[in-house]
Amino acid sequence: MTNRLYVTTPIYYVNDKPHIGHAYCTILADALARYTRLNGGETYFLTGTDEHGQKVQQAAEKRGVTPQAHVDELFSAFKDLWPTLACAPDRFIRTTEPAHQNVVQRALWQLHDQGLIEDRAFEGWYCVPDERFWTEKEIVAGNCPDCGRPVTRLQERNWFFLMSRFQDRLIAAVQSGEMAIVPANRANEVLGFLREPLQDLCISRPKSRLSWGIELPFDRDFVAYVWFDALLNYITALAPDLPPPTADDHALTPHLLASPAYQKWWPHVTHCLGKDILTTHAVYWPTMLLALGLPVPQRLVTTGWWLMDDAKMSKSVGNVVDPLVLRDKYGADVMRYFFLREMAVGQDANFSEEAVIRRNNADLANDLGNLLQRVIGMCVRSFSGKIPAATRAPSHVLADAIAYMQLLQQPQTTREPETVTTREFETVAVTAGQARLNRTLTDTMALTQKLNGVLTSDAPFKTVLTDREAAATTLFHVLDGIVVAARLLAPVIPAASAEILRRLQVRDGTLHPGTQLIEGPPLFPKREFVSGGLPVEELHAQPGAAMATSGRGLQDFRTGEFRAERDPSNLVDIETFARSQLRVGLVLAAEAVPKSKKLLRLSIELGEPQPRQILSGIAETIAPADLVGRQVLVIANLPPRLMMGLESHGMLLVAEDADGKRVALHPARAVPNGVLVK
Ligand code: ME8
Repeated sequence: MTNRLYVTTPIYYVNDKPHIGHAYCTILADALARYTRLNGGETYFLTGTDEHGQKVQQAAEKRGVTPQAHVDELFSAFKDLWPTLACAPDRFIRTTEPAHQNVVQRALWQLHDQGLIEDRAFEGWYCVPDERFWTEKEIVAGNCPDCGRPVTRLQERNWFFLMSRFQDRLIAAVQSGEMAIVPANRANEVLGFLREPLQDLCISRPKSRLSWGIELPFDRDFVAYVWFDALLNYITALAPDLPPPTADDHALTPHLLASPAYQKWWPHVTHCLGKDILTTHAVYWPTMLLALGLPVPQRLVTTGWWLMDDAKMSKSVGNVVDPLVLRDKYGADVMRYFFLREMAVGQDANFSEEAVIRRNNADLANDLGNLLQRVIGMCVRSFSGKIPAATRAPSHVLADAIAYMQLLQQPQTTREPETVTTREFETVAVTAGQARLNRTLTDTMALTQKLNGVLTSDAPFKTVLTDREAAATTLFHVLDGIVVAARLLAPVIPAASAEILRRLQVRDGTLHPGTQLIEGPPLFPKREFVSGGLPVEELHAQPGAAMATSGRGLQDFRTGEFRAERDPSNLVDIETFARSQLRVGLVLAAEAVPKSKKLLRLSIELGEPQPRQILSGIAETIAPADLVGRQVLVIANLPPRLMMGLESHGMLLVAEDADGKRVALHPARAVPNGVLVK
């Protein structure tokens, strides 16, 4: 099979500056492209800006400039950001480009010719900020069901795309996987949506209400609906020389099918998008393509949201984090690693600077950076700074690490050798190919943890005194393992990876014994926690021997990760622990919090005069019915906290299963409500 990837991001509205939600999606797409190239594939990466529509018109009005002046000024805030985050799109598209206008006008004209667009008088509830109509049934107490703001009654003539005709064809495409939607629960969400009859789609806006858009070629009183316009960007990029439509030549499809770029890339398209724009991508877009006689997209990768204190980070709430600030403070590599390691694609994740620092210190500074420092340091002390040669059979622990390193690099899922475990192992090529990059990174970092374990158990800094060849063998293979890790991490931390390969003087992809190693400062300096009284993390401050002898804590037998609870700086004395009051309580009631996908509101009997209200971010994985009537564990002496306007008086204790899904904890048999857990 051809290993090609045409990867796209949503095109971002230029109504404001970029935030980390945008940065995340672009970094994800960039990393997917880089992993494909790492595995020998070819890629084309598209991003850009969505410059028409009401939001942009309103943003321009607010600034007192024309929409054109506004977009010309603001699009570069996006375009110029990406290279500084090590994102390398092949094409940056703007929907105000003439090439794109040609595509949109041709698509409209063709569908009109085919009788798939017709005009109708229409009346409905309209949400101005969201630019969309809602039905009577959909609105909630006079408000938009999506953003909660008031809707207005509007009557107008408009052009409709006969989307409903493609419902069955679309269901078949989703069910058969012709259009894959990942993760799978999002495919189910789309199929659920398609259980109701599909409506036709209003694809025009009268110029009297909105003039900033692409004119309908067959009715000058209208511009195209911004989503109809925006979605077509994904094929504009593949039809570079399309002439403007004329009376004699105004269809899109024949030109597109004849375009070499379209032929080459379209069958391999992956759209990355946030879950808030799933319907537009999984329903509007494929039906538009089907109507044009074109194949549906191959794959939609739907991401979750970055949350701050369990609320979506968004411009309207004003809790956004500026990607530039983050980049300036931590650098592009740390930011990319954090985003891709911390968020399981499809699920929400909480953003905090503490979490960035924790990842930086534990994974990058410690497991990777410190490993490199230690091993180069040992070579400097004992082998004149040269790469030693491996002449001996590896120790058992080293052999295990070597087997793991070979496994990681296999092109396909493969059975693990007995030395590791006996389950099927998904290699980097497989997990990255499936866009499960947090898994790719966990598996790759497990290699660095194994290599640290090898240094601890083989102790070459000691054996070098009695058996130089044994020490040389260990050091060579650990260096070789670092090369593998650097290569496999290159799509995520390109700068650090290149620096590692430079320091190890890798040529033609391999190490050359006898070559002089290059020393340098730590690749990822450790960071101090910003606030909240968290201690400065000095887990393994001493490179070399101190770390090897102090032990790195417990190794998690499932993941191979070292856990830090044995580390002296992480110990908690019993008095401090006893101040956290963990209690058993009975769940009397549980219900979803309106407008929140994550939160459940629980009423818990804790042996107090009144039941407690506790909010918990478990709604996506635990059903209310699974909790009501059962005893659970809670922390009972946390200060009250406001979430979605509701007070939470404690926290439910949960564990996470192998997929990161939350699981409640229950006592093995009933105990009185309110008893302390000790
Ligand atoms: O929707 N966490 O543009 P946009 C993660 N122009 N992702 C987030 C996020 C968050 N907190 N907030 C926003 C548009 N995003 C359209 C797209 S495509 C043909 C047209 C993501 O600038 C959001 O989910 O509002 C979406 O995928 C992307 O940023 C673009 O947002």
